[in-house]
Amino acid sequence: MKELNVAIIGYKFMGKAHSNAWQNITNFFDVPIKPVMKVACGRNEEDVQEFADRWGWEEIETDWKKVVERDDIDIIDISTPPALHYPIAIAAAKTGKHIFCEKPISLTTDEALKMYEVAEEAGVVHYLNHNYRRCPAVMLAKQMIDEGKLGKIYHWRGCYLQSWLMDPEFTLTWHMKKEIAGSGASGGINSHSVDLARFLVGEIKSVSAMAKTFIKERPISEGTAGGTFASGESTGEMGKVTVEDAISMVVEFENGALGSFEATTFAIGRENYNYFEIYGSKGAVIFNLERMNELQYYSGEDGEGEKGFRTILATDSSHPYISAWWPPAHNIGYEHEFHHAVFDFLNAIDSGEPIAPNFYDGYLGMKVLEAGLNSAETKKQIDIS
Ligand code: SOE
Repeated sequence: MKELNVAIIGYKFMGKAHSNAWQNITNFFDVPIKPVMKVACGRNEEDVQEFADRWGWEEIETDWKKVVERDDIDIIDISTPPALHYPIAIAAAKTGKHIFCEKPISLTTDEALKMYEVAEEAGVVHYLNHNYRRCPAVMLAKQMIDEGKLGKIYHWRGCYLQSWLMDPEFTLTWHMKKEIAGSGASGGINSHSVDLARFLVGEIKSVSAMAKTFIKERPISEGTAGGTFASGESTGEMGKVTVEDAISMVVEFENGALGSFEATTFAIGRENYNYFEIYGSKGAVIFNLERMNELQYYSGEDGEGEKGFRTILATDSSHPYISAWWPPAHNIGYEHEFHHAVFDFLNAIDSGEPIAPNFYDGYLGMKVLEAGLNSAETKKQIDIS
């Protein structure tokens, strides 16, 4: 079987989720290309060596520029905070490497467009890992909408609610620094909701939004300590939060549907509540990531007296990806979405066909996210050309 060498840059939460997929994909999926876990790259040599040993990366590197220059590397997996996505992706594309990039795509819309242009010019496969598209229940919703089961879509109601930043003692990690994260709840989690809305309902043409930073100063932590959902050790100094903790948006889609989005890390009781409802002329679907194997479906065509939301367990072999895993109702988890993305990514490289979402999707998503932040700042509705 053809083999391609992978190098991963970044080794925290996403580095772990991606490594698990690279390592196990051939155990569950018949892939046209076997990924070889060649290099793991990160700034802290001791930590990245421990990561490489645990996950089976053959070598380590502490300078990402050296990794993207190697001619024995075929795929670059970008699992760093957003500020490094642009420089790494541009360098990787220019050296002809396929790119598997974490969301949000970049710090700005301009960076996202440039990443798309350079990757296209280089003829490499570029994938933006909005992993939730590849929940089988979400793919089922897409299939039902495309088959017309919901009819004309009138409403998207989505929210992504977390609560991990509610503690004022949670230190000022990179997620709250605009120069590293680009934005807060907008890029961190609303980017997922916008990607799902674009995937399931269509393009967005105007945005009105309000944003809020509830805690404006936090304890500064040592160096790179702390991470997603993990506070660092306070140095006793305080630092300014330069991104939003929450954003709410109202949008109009190009197809005339209306949409509402709420994204916050201050929703007590919600840990990773990525949720949406879609209402059409003939039916509706509801998805809740915290019950990720299920899709609720209402059909207006059910018999009189028999109408109601039913729960579909999207774990039959007829549902996308499931046949690679277990028999019906044995359920799959958060980590399996990454296997689905790696499977489709390797097939895209083999077939030469694009994979969605790619960097152009990232550019279109960034336009919506930037419009939201712009609207929140100017208190005006922003039309997206
Ligand atoms: C933090 O909000 C986070 O880890 C996001 O960065 C991920 O994209 C999301 O899937 C889970 O929460």
